[in-house]
Amino acid sequence: MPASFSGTWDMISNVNFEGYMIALGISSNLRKIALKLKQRKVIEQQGDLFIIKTLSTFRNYTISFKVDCEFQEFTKGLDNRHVKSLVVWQDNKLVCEQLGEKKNRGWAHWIEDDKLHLELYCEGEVCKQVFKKSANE
Ligand code: VL7
Repeated sequence: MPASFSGTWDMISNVNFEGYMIALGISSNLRKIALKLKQRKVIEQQGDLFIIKTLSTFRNYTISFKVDCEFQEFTKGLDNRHVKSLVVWQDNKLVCEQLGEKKNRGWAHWIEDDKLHLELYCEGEVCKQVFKKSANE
C-alpha cells in the first residue's frame, strides 16, 4: 500500500511551470499572475477515491475521481478544455492521462521523503512541483 496522500500540502518548489503553461496556451498576462502563486494541495483519499483541491489566492481547482474509472474533466479557470481523464496506480505513483486536444497531457503524484511530488506533462513540457505537509497539521 502506498503512503496516504491525504492532507494539506504547501508548495515548496515549482520548476518549469512556465513551460507547462505555454504548452497549454495560457496567455502571458495570466502566466505572470499564475507563476507568482504558492499553490496548496488539499487531498482527501479514501482507498481509491480521491478529491484533489489545488488552492491559491487567485483561483482554486478541484477534481474528484476513482482510480481506474474514466471521468470527464473540464479544466475550468485553467486552460478551460474538456479532457477525458483516467487515473491509475503505477507502483506507488498515481498517474493521470488527460486525453484531449493536447498531446501527452497528464500528471503523476507520489510521496517521497514525507513530501508530495507532482509532475505535470503537456506536449513534451514537464513541470515539477514539490509540496511539504502544512505546518497546521
Ligand atoms: C492544477 C494550472 C495553469 C492556467 C491560474 C493558475 C491557478 C491554482 O492538474 C493539476 O493538478 C492535478 C494534480 O494535483 C489535480 O487537478 C494542476 C494547476 C495547474 C495550469 C493554467 C493558469 C491560471 C493555479 C489552481
